[in-house]
Amino acid sequence: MAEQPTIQPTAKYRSDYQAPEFTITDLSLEFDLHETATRVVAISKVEQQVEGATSMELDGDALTLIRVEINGENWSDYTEGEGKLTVNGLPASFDMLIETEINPEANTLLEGLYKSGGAYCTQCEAEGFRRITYYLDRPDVLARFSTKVIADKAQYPYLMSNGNRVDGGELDNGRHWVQWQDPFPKPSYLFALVAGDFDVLRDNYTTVSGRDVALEIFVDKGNLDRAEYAMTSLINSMKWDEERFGLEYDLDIYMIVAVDFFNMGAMENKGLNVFNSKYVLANAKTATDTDYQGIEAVIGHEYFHNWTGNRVTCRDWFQLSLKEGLTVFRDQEFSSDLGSRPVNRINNVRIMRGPQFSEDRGPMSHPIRPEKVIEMNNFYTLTVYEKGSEVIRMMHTLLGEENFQAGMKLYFERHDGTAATCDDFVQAMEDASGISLEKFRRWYSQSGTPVVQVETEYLEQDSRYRVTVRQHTAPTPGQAQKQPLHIPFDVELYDAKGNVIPLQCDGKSIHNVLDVTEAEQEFVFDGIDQQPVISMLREFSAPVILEYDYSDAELTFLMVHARNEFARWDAGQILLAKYIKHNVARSQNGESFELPEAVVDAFRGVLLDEKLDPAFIAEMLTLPSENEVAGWYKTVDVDAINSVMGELEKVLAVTMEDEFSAIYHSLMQASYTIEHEAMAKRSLRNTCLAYLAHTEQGNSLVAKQYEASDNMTDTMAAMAVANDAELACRADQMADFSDKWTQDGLVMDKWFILQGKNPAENALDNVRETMKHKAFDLKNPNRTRSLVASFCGNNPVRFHAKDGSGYQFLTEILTVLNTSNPQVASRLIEPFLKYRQYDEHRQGLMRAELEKLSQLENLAKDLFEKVQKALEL
Ligand code: B3K
Ligand code: ZN
Repeated sequence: MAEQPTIQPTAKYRSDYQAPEFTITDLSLEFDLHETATRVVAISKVEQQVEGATSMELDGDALTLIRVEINGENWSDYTEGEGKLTVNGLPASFDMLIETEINPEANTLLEGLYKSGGAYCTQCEAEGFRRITYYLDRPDVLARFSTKVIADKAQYPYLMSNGNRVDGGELDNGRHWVQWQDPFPKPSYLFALVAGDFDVLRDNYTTVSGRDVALEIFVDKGNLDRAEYAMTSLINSMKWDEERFGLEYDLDIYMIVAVDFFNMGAMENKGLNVFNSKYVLANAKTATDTDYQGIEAVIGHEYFHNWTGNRVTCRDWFQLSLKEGLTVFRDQEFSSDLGSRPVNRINNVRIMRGPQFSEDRGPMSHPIRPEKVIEMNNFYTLTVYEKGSEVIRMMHTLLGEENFQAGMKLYFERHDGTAATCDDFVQAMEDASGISLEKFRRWYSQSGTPVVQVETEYLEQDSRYRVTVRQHTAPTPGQAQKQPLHIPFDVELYDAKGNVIPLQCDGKSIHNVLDVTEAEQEFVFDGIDQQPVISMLREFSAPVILEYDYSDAELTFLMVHARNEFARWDAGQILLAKYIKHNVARSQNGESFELPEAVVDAFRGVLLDEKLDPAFIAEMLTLPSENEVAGWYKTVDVDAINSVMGELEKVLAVTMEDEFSAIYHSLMQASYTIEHEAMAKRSLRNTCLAYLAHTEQGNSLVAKQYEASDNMTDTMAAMAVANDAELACRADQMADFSDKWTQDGLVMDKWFILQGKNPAENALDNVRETMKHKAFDLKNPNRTRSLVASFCGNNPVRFHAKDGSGYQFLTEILTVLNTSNPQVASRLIEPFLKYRQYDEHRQGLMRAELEKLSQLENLAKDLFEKVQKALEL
């Protein structure tokens, strides 16, 4: 394929940044849409930025060039090749016309202009605009776009692009056109075009200053009854951003289009978001509570980008976290302000401690602001997004809400309408608050997860308590030396009754967030007249691994007495981790599983505590995933971990069966609503069900719930536990569900996920068989991720089968996707990158697969970068 590199891909470095020699101030686009031959005419107003520059290098990929004109004259002084069009002999200021032809129907990469079902849509971030026309496809070139879209009227009654609709009309041959104008200068990655036939949900919003905004959500015909929650979430987002951040929407219209073929979650194109239908479509019958929460978060996230990303964009792609880390922070705060803050925090922290820490340990480990990139799409990572958000959160912790908001205000005053850097952001925070962030900046350049080791000593005679904190970050690929970081370390001390002991040093009271900035530091608190219990890293105040030798008694104490819920949950997690590790070691020595009664009792106490939010209780009782547990080991023993986690679940289930059962029945609800309280109850009820599945009543209870359920949350909860616990009712449920939903790919994804996670010995055969299912399509990223990624990423025992069959399967899939959709391939390869964490036999097998992949003809840049890093580490 033309778009695959034939020569070794080269890397770009952050330190090589150079401002462009020319810029484009205005761009007028005209699209004449045809399935296999769409014509694009792009007229740019170009201004020289560096005196004497006469050649302009434009980016392009998979384009057929038709003509070039400069100031209305045919221009032949150009060369075309290797993804560039170099136009020579240019004046200082000119109009440039470029006409290209593209083939949307053949575009399986889903980048640039492509067809999703019957509709045309685009995805341009990071570098997809160059697949539409030759352009300065870089985020620091900001132009005012005006876009004319022409297409067949019957097939494509809706023609959309960025900004406001300014004109439209009819043409011959049943075609029509619409003209769009976006008054805000933007980089090409924020361009969007959609053409199709949809059902539209309309509403409107009046901003705080009185601007009327039309809100439109476009969905496939017949799906109108699934768009309401997205609309509610959009309105909530607009309101929240005004109230919490003082930020208002700036166009007359906000459009969201849901498409079925999409490489990621959604895209924040100015005024015209394109969404994976997974993050728009929901009703009680088709979506789970978790789906609803995902919709709220992603609708919020894309909306919040309008200021953090669009109004102020990134100077270059190394600065991606400038918009992503900040916008994730904003969407997390949005979800926390509207829903349960502790539950949101717990779930975000699970992502950090599981997959993000794992990324930090692997060959792709990079700082939140990477230094070297081969394929930009490979850097839309948990590190840039989630750790990026943690870095913003740490600044928020250090500065406080008021100073942080002052920093935001200054950031917008300085950079609105421009392309900025991460340094610009930190500078604004520093200047607005007067708080030094000098050492703090290292979080942007240092990769890996710091380990914070703590020792404490109670000095009874002088009523002091000494806390010694040491930090250390292990070397990561390309970064052997690490520096100490500025870690906001949130601590609290409790007396034996659970009262908070105020912190003071030398008689002066001090803030509970300690500034840890050195490799080793000592904090001595005075006025402590009894041995305290310490709670540390409260709220996960920094993305680090805490090491401290807690006793069981201290942990069970904190599970009850810690003042904030997050700290109580965390104490529970540490306690579980102790006994998981203990039993993995026992299992490896052929010894049986054991768990002290006091540990079970601590969890029983939580389960029975009526004062607690049921959603929080559910989190307390949710065990860490096998993947997270795997991350605690240098060499992972998948079988031992799997068996210990199974035993742990069973022991808790059997010893607390009566309590689980009583609570399960008491939480029955008469009807389904998506209020927080109702969701919370379902969450705890279904957690109880997951445990009860491992008791004698399991099969009948789960079968009954499936049959009685009138909503997808309870249906899926029953199916998931039937799958996990391999209950007899599983087969009937799976067959029934597939009969019912075969026509609906999005709903079938839930079923595909279960097939992928199926613990049965013949799971891989089932997965292969499932690929023949009518609803499956390897070309659809959602389907592929549901089945293949869940098998390879979330079914460790079967994927890591000793005969290597799981590995061969992944290579087969990657080989196909390498040509059809390398971005999806590049996400799926992740389990291979961790091969060094397994025993020698498995390491050898996985390495052999990576080597096979490295030999592929036309290996896409996306896979090349990861395979190369994995092999060279
Ligand atoms: N900015 C997009 C992600 C683009 C990914 C390109 N491979 C969605 C988001 O983060 O909001
Ligand atoms: Zn984003």
